[in-house]
Amino acid sequence: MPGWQGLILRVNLTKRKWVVQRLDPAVARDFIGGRGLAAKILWDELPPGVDPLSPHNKLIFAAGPLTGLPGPNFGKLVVAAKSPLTGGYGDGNIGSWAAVNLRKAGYDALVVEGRAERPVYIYIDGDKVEILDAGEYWGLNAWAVEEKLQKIHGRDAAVVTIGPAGENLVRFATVISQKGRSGGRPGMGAVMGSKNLKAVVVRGRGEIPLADKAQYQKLAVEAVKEGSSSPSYSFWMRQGTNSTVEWAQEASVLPAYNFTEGQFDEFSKIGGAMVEKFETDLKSCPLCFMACGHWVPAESGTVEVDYENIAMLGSNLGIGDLQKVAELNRIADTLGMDTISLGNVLGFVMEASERGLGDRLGFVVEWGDFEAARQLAYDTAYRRGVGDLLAEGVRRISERIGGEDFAIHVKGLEVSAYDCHAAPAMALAYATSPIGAHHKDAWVISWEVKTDRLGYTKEKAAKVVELQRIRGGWFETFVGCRFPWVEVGLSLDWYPKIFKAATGLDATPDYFNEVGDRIYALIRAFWIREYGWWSREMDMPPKKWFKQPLSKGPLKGARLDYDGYNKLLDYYYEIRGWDARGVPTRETLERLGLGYVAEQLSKFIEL
Ligand code: PTT
Repeated sequence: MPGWQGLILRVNLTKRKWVVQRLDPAVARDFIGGRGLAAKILWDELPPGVDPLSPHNKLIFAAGPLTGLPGPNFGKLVVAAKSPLTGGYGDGNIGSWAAVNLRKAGYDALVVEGRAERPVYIYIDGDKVEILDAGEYWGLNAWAVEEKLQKIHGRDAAVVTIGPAGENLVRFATVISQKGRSGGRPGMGAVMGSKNLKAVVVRGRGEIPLADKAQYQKLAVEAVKEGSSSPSYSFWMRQGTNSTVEWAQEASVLPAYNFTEGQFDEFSKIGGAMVEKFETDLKSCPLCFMACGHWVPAESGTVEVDYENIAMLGSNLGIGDLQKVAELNRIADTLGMDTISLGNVLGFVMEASERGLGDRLGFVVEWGDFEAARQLAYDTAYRRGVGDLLAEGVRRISERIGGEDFAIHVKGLEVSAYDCHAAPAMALAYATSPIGAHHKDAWVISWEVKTDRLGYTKEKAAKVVELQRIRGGWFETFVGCRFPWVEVGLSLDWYPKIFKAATGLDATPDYFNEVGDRIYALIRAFWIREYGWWSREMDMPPKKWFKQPLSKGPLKGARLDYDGYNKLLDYYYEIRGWDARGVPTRETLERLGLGYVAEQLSKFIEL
């Protein structure tokens, strides 16, 4: 099976045993790898309704057949599990040398099961696997642990780790690598912490088998050449994702004051131009030709900033100072928490304070109060005082103290940094994302702002599905970074050709799209099984975008319309072959080769 290594490493921390299992070629064909493989394992192996923080959950690091190969940015790894934040399927995509090394060690995936009695880390060096004591690292921040482990195992040993937030089971704790990469927004770091697993260290020196090595190398070199000679390449290299601040301001989609507005008066103090001015360093994921890691000074050192981080910890909190925003980002990175969820949590408590709910929180914090935000960020990571509540995420906080009308999440995952008062298709993208409100599967907004912006058309629903197929299907399964395509316009045509040279399989766009549809239906089935019920209310965007119009800017007065949105949702379900509740029909499941899923699902919901 060229392309794939054909092996999955399973480490059981309870039994302190590991086994190597063959990857079934039929599974590789139908699910490819990455998210597809992770979703299949979770569906097949998790006991329904399992507590995500129990030893029965599985933490999966899944590569795809392109992961680890030189070419247009294949240094990425999916990290997945049942989410402790949402109770549904959760994953993230982290850029790390661990992705490359895992594949070179001979595996397509690592599945971590059980729970260690004491803190441990997993050390993998080819076919040598050890479970080692991590007692002395527990409690250390993510950056410090990586440095220490590389001192012991060498700089060519790649490390993914958690910080104190993961240890303390903060529901939006992430997995951290290489100081600037954070993956697994829906609490993958907490799942790792629940297993008493501080880190995975992986060294790999083998080859990744290719169907046609010469052809692969030729295509990889040509694709990188095309990408790096794109007209947008040099601006991208100067500002990366950070220029989105200025773009979002212009388009009135920059989240401000807990997604109350789409513009922020002080946007220029935290935008791409400011990042460019103060940049101290530029770093990338492995094997990447378009580094996106722009480092800037924070109060306690330097840190990588990205658009999402800046918007969520800056404009969304009313903080218009890059160095302060960077400091909040640095706290999140070192302690191992997702910046998007943290920005939502802090925005929620600022709004709750403004609305007079401070007595229920036990404190009041004003918009733009950096000192308070910093303290609350630490308290959250360590679950100190009110931080114990904040660590639960926006949905649970609002259930506890009220404020559901301004709790900005979908299915429990906090919304990433695009305000949707005036962006119905983007609202649909958030609401139907397979992990909860994240932009990764369909960043439709850049297209939507150029169309009939406030319209609720079938074309918009179709565009969301199209993007979900490509971003959530193609890139999350062969596992590579989507930025070459999204940001510098590398043609999608390269990927089937590259895939064929790697695997020998004739992969048409239709093949990738069908795999994407299969995975979407499977993940939706997983959510339904874990919740034990389903309704279209689960696919609704946050209430605020319907109820509270924008109060300023060129789109003043704009808000989502309930009937219009429901129409959009109906179109979406129709295209996907799901019923009016958002449940894949039996015919759809069978058409996608998921008859066995239909059988099990019908025990939980009428099909
Ligand atoms: C990703 C999410 C994003 S998406 C950002 S910025 W972005 C935030 N980054 C965080 C961070 O940093 N520190 C932190 N403590 N929390 C953070 N949370 C947020 O996490 C790097 C890039 C980016 S930067 C994006 S869009 C693209 N994402 C891809 C994806 O999802 N799939 C894919 N096939 N290719 C992608 N390429 C791009 O990769 P999650 P990363 Mg990723 C400091 O992790 O869980 O998916 O959430 O992580 O390796 O850093 O991605 O403007």
